[in-house]
Amino acid sequence: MQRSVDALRAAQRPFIIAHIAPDGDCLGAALGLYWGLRQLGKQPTVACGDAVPGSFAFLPGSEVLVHAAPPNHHDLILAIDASDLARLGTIYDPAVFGERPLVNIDHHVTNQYFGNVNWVEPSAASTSEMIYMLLSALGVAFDPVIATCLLTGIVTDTLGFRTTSTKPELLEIAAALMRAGASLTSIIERAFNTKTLASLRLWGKVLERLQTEGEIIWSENTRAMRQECGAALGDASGAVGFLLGAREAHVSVLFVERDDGDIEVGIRARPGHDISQVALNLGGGGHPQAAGCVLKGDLTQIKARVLDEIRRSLDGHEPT
Ligand SMILES: [Mn+2]
Repeated sequence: MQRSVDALRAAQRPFIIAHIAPDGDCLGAALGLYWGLRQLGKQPTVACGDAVPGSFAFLPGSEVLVHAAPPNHHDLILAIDASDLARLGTIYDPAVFGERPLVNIDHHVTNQYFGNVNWVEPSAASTSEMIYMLLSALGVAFDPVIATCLLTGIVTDTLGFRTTSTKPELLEIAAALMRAGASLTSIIERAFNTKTLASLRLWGKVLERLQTEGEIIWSENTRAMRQECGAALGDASGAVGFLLGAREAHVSVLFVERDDGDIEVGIRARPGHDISQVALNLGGGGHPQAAGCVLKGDLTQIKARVLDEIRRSLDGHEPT
């Protein structure tokens, strides 16, 4: 963290990158950092390879996010909440990146340490709480805008303070952010309680197709299913965690056929299991209880391969 603080102190025009398929944590952390650095008189830019989902359009600064690789005048690049360079999507430009220091700030246990500075905290529940510590060290005063960004990241990555990563220290940071002016009620309303009807119909289809085998439960979200209900790709996000709510399930999987045909695989596991290695073996990454990967090819074959990998991981698992 100290090396990240030093790099930011020295930088004047930092370029901050949130990962592709952006979630509340990478957006909240990147935008919170953006506003904090502006307060310090710097001229940051914040970028993401994909569009901001409608559910996070309320985040202050989501409208200033750019979607292109960094131009030459930036003196520092920061990758936020990304476990590898592929997570930066089209923003990653080897020609530009090779020329500038890269700071990698993340909490995924599968992080590839691709930066010149790598601050990786697998015990952190969110990257947003790491940005809270970083901005505190830089002497930033937390205002309602910064606090809203960071608390959104914490609330979404902990699914509303429900994950095993939710520790007393995290609740203390959340309390400080509420005192600084963030509204927990409104963040929860906007992040969790504002689904579209098309999204609910898609959830219905996902639940209808669920399958189980032993302690594994899985379902899918295909292009055809989305077309039938007029839903968008991300409209069933959260469904993989919901599947794990089945009493019989220890591991859940959702196979999402993206609009470009690639298959996004989301995996969740109950505490006591660790599926981060499964995701890593499949070319992805994540946390012990929440991980994923993106695979190319036929959905049926991908299902067989992923389920096989999970079976093997469960076979080798000693219950804790
Ligand atoms: Mn995160």
